[in-house]
Amino acid sequence: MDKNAPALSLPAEPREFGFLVGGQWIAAGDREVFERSSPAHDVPVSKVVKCTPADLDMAVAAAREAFEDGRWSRIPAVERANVLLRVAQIIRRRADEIAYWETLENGKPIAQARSEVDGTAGMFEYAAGAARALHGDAFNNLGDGMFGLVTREPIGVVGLITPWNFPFLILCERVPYILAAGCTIVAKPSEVTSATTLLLGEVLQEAGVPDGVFNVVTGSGSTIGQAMTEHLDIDMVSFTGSTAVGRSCVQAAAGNFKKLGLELGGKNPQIVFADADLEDAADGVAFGIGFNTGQCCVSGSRLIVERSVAQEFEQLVASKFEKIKVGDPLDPATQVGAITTPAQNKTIMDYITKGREQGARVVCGGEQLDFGRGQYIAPTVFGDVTGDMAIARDEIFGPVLSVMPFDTEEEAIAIANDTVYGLAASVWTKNIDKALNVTRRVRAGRFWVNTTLSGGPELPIGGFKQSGWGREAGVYGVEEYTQIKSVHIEIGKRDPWVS
Ligand code: TXE
Repeated sequence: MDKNAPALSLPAEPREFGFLVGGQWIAAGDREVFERSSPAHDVPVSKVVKCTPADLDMAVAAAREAFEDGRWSRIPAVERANVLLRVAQIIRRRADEIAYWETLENGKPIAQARSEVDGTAGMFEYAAGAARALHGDAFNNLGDGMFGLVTREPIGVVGLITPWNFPFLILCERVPYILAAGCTIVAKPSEVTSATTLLLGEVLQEAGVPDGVFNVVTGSGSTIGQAMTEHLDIDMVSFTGSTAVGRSCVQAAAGNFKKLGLELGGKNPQIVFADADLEDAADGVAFGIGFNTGQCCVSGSRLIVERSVAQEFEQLVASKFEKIKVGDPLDPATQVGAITTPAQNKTIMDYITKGREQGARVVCGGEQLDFGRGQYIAPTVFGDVTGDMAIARDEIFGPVLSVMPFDTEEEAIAIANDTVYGLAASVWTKNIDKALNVTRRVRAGRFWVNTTLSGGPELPIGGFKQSGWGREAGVYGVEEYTQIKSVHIEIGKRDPWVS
């Protein structure tokens, strides 16, 4: 996106969205409506329906019917693939519009939103190939009388609960793979960022996804989300959000023992050795925590740096932070936008206060930025952080970096592993032995060596420890939404049990 393009304008009035069940768009009618204001401008931008549990039942019934009659689950994979390829084309065509709504509701910079939307087209293309490549196994080694097959079948109706930090990207790290597997979906976006999930509903319809295969119900997590995880006719729920709600999903799923995919919180280490390219590493560390205002489950929020370069490196990161362009996310030159919700803004500011109170030193940032409207926080670096401080232990989900020095490689690994989470980690060094050793011993589901936050449709996503269960994306992401059946086939006459 051209950095010099003029800033986009706000909608004259909030756009009203319906919700999608069985191919029909349903308007609010006498249901309550949730009005969302842009967190960067404090202006109402959208209205979505507060669906009821009865609406959810209707959507699940539509998804069930669509699954059972085979209109999607039993057609040849090549036909599913062709539809997914059309989705990619339509996303590219509508990318500006999708990015605009993503920015309005989430507060992220428009250039970033646009690049995320572009990336999602590739996810549909990759999943189209994966749909055709999906296969089972055969056992030709069971003797003359027996042949064995292992087949993969779609798991069924999937409930998809997504958060507000990457409303469209996280959705599209799941939907293409779930559809590739042959499942049907009931999606529930975060109540504050529902627009782009509803737009995806339009895109899928236009691409030829049959009615009932992709349904969207909007509404609150405590009613619709909770009812979804408890629902007895949903076969699997993919939940992305806080570890606390993830825990409640585990309890709620017990009713029908539905399968759960969980992508939860993180407190991700960035380990920097003295032999790293420090300029590169500082840029990466700043990006790792500044990007998306640190509101990423994979944000690198703990800087674990070799003591001999700790002070110099801390300053390098701070100087990068001071150059970041924070501001109106509708301006194409903006790099860091608004904090997405008032609750999240308060959480981050409370952690900054706690950091100060517990004795950490503010190297830069540490305060709210006033642009006359919206909520913004200056990217912040804390030095002198010890492992027992809240800012070292808790997921803050904001642009706040905690710096902790180490003396030996062993110590770096121990600090990195001193967390209940295990979502992601980065290591910066020019020494291949150190890079490999750290990569093997730090317990995290995603690892970056001399880079951070990179990714694409090929490599899977998911966490160790309390960061979650299962994997999304890649072929693993398709397999996750299948279940395995073993088939034993007798060849010739049976050896009789009763003679
Ligand atoms: O998340 P919630 P919140 C973390 C981050 C953040 C904290 C709180 O630390 O500060 O969570 O954010 C739906 N049953 N992450 O409160 O509540 C909800 O409607 C089923 C990390 O916004 O977990 C939304 O669609 N669903 C994370 C989704 O869950 C429920 C991304 C996430 O909301 C529900 C977001 C319930 N009982 C926050 N209650 C990541 N891993 O990227 C809510 N929901």
